Amino acid sequence: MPNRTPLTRFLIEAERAGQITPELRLLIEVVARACKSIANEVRKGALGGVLGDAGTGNVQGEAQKKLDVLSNEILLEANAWGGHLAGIASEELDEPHAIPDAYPKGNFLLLFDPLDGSSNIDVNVSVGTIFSVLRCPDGASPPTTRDFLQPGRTQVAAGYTVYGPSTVLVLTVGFGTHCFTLDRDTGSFILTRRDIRIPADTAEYAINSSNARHWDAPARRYIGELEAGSTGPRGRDFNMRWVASMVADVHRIISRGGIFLYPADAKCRDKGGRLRLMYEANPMALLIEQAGGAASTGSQRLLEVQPTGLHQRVPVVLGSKNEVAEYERCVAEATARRASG
Ligand code: AFP
Repeated sequence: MPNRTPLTRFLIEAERAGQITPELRLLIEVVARACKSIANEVRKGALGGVLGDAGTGNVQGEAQKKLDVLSNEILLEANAWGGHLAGIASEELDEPHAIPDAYPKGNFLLLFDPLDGSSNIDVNVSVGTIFSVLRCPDGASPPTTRDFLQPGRTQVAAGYTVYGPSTVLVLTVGFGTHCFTLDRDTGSFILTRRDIRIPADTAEYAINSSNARHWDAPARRYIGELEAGSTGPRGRDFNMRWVASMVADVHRIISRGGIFLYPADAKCRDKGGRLRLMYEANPMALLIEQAGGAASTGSQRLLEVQPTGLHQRVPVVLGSKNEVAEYERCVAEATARRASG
């Protein structure tokens, strides 16, 4: 058997190195186990009676898919009794979820999008779970919404599981970004890439181009230059990918580089953007930065954004650091032009 490092061993070694506490190790293992359960449900597809709408809506005003609701329930149940959490926040819940009185409380806050990309479920395109871990402020029992509103740089762990041709968990505890592939024969996540490094340059970008007419000047300029390719100022050709599952698009970037953009535009500006800060942008930003990439709102490092609401949305540009810098340059020059009148 080749040298295979299961997630459990990786986490025990991280604990021995002083990178995580036993409580955080337990938390990550519980979340990983819940993701395996979600993967099993996703894989059933039409045969599992889990496709289609649940007939309910969430705080985002979006119709919930049956798998949205089921994934949320799996994560809530798995994390209720372990004693490692003080509270939970979910894309699918208006307010923070308190750990039931019957169970001991821990020192961490867990936030998640239980099933990201759910509009892709019924057409068999990759979806995923995104999670973020924060420390619970001392004495916050039960934690209130305000206790969750910490900038992304304070995360102690972040990760996602993408349910694709293979089930892959990508994790950081602040010491690099690492990739684990589910071995269905043993039920273990096996380390398949340690210390991932995202190339600083890329020829691949991801954006929903159907929104082009709503974009602000910086996005129009930046994307226009990529579309012009070798005939334009960039002097080389680019390729475009858009899965419309952030987890799938980010995993491609984690795997081979690229830039992902969901800028605020005329369509979503009043909401602050399209993607949620606390349980989409922040965990992805930490994973990307830990892999040597960059993550920005276009004018600010994403991990520095001070949250004002549990479900607030934010503009997101992340991936290969030299391309993120190019986009930020377009924003800065547009800002300077406006300032100079
Ligand atoms: P759903 O979970 O509603 O499918 O939204 C997915 C998502 O939050 C993110 O995963 C995608 O990158 C983005 O929305 C896709 O947005 P568009 O549907 O506007 O392309």
